[in-house]
Amino acid sequence: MAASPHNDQVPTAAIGLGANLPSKAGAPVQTLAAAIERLSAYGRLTARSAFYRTAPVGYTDQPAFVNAAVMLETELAPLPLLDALLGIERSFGRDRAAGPPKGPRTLDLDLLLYNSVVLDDPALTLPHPAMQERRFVLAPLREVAGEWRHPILGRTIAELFEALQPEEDSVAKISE
Ligand code: PH2
Ligand code: MG
Ligand code: MG
Repeated sequence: MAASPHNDQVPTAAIGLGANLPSKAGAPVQTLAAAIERLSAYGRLTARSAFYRTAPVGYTDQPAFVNAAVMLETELAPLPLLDALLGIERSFGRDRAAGPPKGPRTLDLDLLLYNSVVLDDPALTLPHPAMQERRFVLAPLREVAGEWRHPILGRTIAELFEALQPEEDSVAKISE
């Protein structure tokens, strides 16, 4: 049987994007737009959220972030996909050795969900272990995957978002 370009079996990944330092592409909004373009080389982008300006979480003495989320249908398995994400981060100047953990970065691409895969590998934990605590992750993600059920918590992304206290981190939509 001939391979179909729109095969229902193609896995879907949810990817969170973040940036709060300028890169070769420009300001964080431009970096995220350019990174999304680069992601399209690895599969089919089926949805993209709005861009959000978000207060920094974890390490608060740094500029506000721009965050977004996309859905990517891809034939890449989780670990090769993670390698692709890290390669895109590096090409926009991400230097993991520089600066404090959770500190400022030119680009962060996080693999949040991959079908209903649960994985505990030294290189990659799926689902992303802290996603349910972060409004800057769930606000964009619920736009593109609101009905997607977290494979461990058993609740949808929309339900996880609604369970968070609004004051814990501030998120504001900046562009569609
Ligand atoms: N990423 C972090 C740490 N803190 N805060 C916001 N608002 N957005 C982020 O993407 C973010 C953060 C580490 O990955
Ligand atoms: Mg990351
Ligand atoms: Mg991150």
